[in-house]
Amino acid sequence: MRELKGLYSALLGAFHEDGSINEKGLRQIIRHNIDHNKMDGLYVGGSTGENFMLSTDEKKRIFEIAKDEAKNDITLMAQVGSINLKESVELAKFVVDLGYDAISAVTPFYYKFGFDEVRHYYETIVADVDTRMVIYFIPFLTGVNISVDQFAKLFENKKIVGVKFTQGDFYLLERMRKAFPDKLIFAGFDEMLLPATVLGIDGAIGSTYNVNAARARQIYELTRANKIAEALEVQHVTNDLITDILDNGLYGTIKLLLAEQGIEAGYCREPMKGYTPEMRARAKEIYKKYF
Ligand code: HMN
Repeated sequence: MRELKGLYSALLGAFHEDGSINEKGLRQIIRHNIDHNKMDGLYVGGSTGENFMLSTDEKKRIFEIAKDEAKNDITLMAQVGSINLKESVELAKFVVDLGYDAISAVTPFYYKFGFDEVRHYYETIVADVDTRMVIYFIPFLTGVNISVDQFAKLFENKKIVGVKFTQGDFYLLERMRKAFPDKLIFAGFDEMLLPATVLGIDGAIGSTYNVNAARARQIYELTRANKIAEALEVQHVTNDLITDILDNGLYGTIKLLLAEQGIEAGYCREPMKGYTPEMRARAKEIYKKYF
């Protein structure tokens, strides 16, 4: 079984202006993450992949393209979560058949699901597949909070091996690390990679790693080697970059930065907004400033 620890890019979606999948661009982004960024893994079908705006067939196609392009060059984790539980089950089977190394699922969102429903959701997704599940915990977007005691209940299922922790609560992260030394914890906020690494994460999954992989690797490795002051310098530059990216529109700006490197990362999917001339110009300035 392949090691899941390490740094993952959350794979961007590449779309044509009409919203259809840009396969050529998607393949270029995947190769860039493998050959240039030297990532340990790719997280396919997450928020960064604009997954929640796609049809089941489109999700499947992206999972297929990613596997076909990456082969076994990199660890592949597929985000299959959806509030259509039947779709999640179908996607989990689909990616396991494709040979993905692990699955992940966002907590069910929109309705205020209780913990028993959340638990049932994860149990159902993993029931008929032989794979490892990483819970995707992102309360600021889903409104779903899970306590340490509730995580303990979810982790009773041995197929549930970890959590992608997209939360700025370092007290909770420390409690999780102490309570679950054998579970995998992946940091989800790129701007907090250094403190999360100090607390003993097993890896990180992020959108900005598509363009900022070298700095992320430095932060991760320097922190693990206890060179905190040096790591902090790199985190400062990284956070200046992330602040500029967020100000200009997160996924669109990352795509425009990739375009500066000759990668056809394309457009975002509606209802995300298209590119204005100002946004394109600002992305060029950001590129010059940081790369
Ligand atoms: C995914 O699901 O695609 C990512 O793993 C999500 C990841 O945690 C990113 N979160 C969101 O985009 C909401 C971060 O990389 C985030 O974009 C970055 O830290 C900037 O805030």
